[in-house]
Amino acid sequence: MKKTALITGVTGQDGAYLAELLLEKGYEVHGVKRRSSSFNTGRIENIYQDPHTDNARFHLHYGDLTDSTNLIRLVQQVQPTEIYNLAAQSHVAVSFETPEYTANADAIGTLRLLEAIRILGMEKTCRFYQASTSELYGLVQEVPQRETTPFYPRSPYGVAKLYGYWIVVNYREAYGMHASNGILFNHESPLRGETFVTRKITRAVAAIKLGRQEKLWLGNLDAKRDWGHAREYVRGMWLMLQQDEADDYVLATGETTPVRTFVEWAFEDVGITLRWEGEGVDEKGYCTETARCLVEVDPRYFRPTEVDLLIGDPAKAKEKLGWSHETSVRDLASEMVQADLIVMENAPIAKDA
Ligand code: NDP
Ligand code: GDR
Repeated sequence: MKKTALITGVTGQDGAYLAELLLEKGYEVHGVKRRSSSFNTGRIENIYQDPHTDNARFHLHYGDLTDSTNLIRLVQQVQPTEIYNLAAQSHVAVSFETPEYTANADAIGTLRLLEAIRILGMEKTCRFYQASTSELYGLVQEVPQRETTPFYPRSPYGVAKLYGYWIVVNYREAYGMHASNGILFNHESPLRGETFVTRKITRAVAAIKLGRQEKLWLGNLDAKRDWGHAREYVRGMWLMLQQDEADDYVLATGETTPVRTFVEWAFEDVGITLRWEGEGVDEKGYCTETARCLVEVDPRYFRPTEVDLLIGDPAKAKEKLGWSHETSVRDLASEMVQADLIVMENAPIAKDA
């Protein structure tokens, strides 16, 4: 049977990797992109197909998770066999600034898509993947965190995603839909959004190395995250929808790393050793041997409530899906630094542009 996927959030990090994977697998892929005043399709340029060519299998549609009529029309038009709901206001810190919008897009947006499937009578023909998150765990209740760990979200984003998680479980139980939650721990890549901490670090390190930036301002350096590679995590999403029964799965590496260590590694990759204490270093500045202070803490990046520690247990995904991560967080950091050095070397310097 022909497989047709509809991906919301196709212009994001995960959407780009997932679209590429599904095209490789022979799917017809439809992506939902938002209207923007400038191009927002940079991450999918490599897989773009001219709609005028015969046999194009990758199609883009305008849409928004806050617009029910748009979503119903798209689902009706595309008749997907699989929907991957990756679209979201995905930045935790920003969700404190825009809590209502975050709830609208991330919580009610999920409901809108599920209702579109139900209104169109596609409960038995269309499988559904929900981008749930380790942010559901929030305040530490148990480590490592697994599918049975109680949730205690710590941000408007986490709370909105909590609604998304449970409405998916409810539609699965109430209407027999094949709807699954992937509870994904942080996953990064050279395509990661520039304001998430790993990419912010690797971009700054590349810019500092090339003499284009003085220093890097960060928030909480003591938070610990379980970081994996996004390319591997989208394969896990696909595997969830290939199972006979829908279910919820944690995808994680099982290792955790402080933000501070990721910073050290990134600088190490361009030959700079940072030191966090000693002569010339105060409680705010983190300097090199020559006391050139390259990293400084700015409390503006602290969150009103923080998630201190995330470490996931991917045992269920390994046993039931045969999924496990491959790239270590150390290698991930290096890959991102190398990619940003190339991007930075080729980018015009603002004052020359
Ligand atoms: P990104 O922020 O890179 O991508 C989010 C995507 O959603 C973008 O395509 C964005 O469009 C789109 N989008 C945002 N708001 C809307 C809206 N109202 N209507 C339609 N589209 C919208 O996120 P990731 O790729 O990193 O994450 C994918 C999903 O997985 C998200 O739901 C995120 O919350 C979740 N998640 C991510 C994890 C991670 O570590 N990356 C971990 C766990 C869950 P545009 O490009 O125009 O901004
Ligand atoms: P997170 O990712 O909140 O875990 O959400 P992010 O990279 O934003 O933060 C990770 C940790 O780093 C600390 N931090 C900073 N974060 C940012 N963005 N900028 C800084 O300057 C900075 N300094 C320190 C944060 O306080 C935090 O502890 C990501 C998103 O992809 C979500 O969509 C997803 O659900 C979760 O991962 C799992």
